[in-house]
Amino acid sequence: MYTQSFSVSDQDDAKSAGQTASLVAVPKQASASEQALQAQFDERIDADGRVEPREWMPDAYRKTLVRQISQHAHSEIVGMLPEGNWISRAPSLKRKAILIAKVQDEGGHGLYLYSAAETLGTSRDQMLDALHTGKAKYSSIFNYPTLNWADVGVVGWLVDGAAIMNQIPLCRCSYGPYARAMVRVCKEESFHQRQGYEALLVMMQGTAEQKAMVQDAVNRWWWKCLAMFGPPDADSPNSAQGMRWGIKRISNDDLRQKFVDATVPQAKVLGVTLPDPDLKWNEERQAHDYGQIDWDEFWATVNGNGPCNKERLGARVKAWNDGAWVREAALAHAQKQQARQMKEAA
Ligand code: FAQ
Repeated sequence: MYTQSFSVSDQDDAKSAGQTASLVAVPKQASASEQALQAQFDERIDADGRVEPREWMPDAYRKTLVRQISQHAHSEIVGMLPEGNWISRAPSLKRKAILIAKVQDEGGHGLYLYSAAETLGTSRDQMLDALHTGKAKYSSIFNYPTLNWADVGVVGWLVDGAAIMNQIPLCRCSYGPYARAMVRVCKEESFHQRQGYEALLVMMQGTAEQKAMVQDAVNRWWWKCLAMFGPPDADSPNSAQGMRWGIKRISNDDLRQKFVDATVPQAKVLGVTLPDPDLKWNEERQAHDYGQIDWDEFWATVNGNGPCNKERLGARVKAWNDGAWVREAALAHAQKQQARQMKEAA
């Protein structure tokens, strides 16, 4: 009841909704063989097939995937920071063990995703350089502080809940390595969401002070989680093409709506109020209406001016610099081993 389902109905699929998979036009000067490859690719996408690393793909498709997958990978490893802060302050051994496992999972998600992006010909060093120099984006949500233990529960419930909602459709992404990585990621995110919700359920059976902490954390995170799904469809420059290519399957607004509809009953069971006076069931739409998201704040955060942007980027750059000797030692060891193997083989 309190997690997002692991299946997506075909009705939500852009293609089943009647859109065609027609793609960016092939440049006029393309050779006959390029046009044939493009036609083959289009046919594969139209038939809802998978594209694999060594197969031909248009440059724009490759570029879009590198952009989205690397941003996703960056979000996972930056996302380790707000919760990682709480490992040493978890209220019990059980909560500490769960939190360590969760934060470690997020690091693993980063690894699968960097590996998936590398199959497109961009190196991990290039992607990390883009993150460290502020050229690459990562999810806006990780630029907000986790002020107390209730925030850790709310990040699990709402942030991971929003992440699963967005990521389940990506299990059917047209690019094979991304889709396969997402299957495992979603299973782990489901555990993350449940552990957060369960931690909050326990707090909500506690003292008045604990209950107030949960409500305060929900008040601070709710709107940021709604913004996480990205700009409204009308202002989303990448959505239409991403959906025609079968990379994105459900639009930003539709995912946001699904998240609201799934979360309202969960909030009721928990006993918290979602901080939106306009939130109400719309019988006609069979969905909840909700209030205005502050998009100015969202863009300010995406563009580097959120409350924790500098701290988050600083922590990643420091971890990279502090780890230089480990990378150098691992490389030297691998080179030594390779030289020994070659000597033995000679
Ligand atoms: N934050 O045209 P669209 C997690 C950018 S993982 C920052 O709609 P698109 C797990 C967007 O990149 C969370 N920037 O773009 C976890 C684009 O800029 P660009 C991450 C955002 O790609 C939990 C511009 O706005 N998940 O939470 C955001 O079609 C707990 C225009 O937007 C993923 O990355 C944002 N929220 O749709 C970890 C999932 N939204 O690139 C640790 C995969 C939009 O043109 C702890 N990604 N922008 O310069 C996606 O599904 C898509 O990329 C969207 C954006 C939906 C994020």
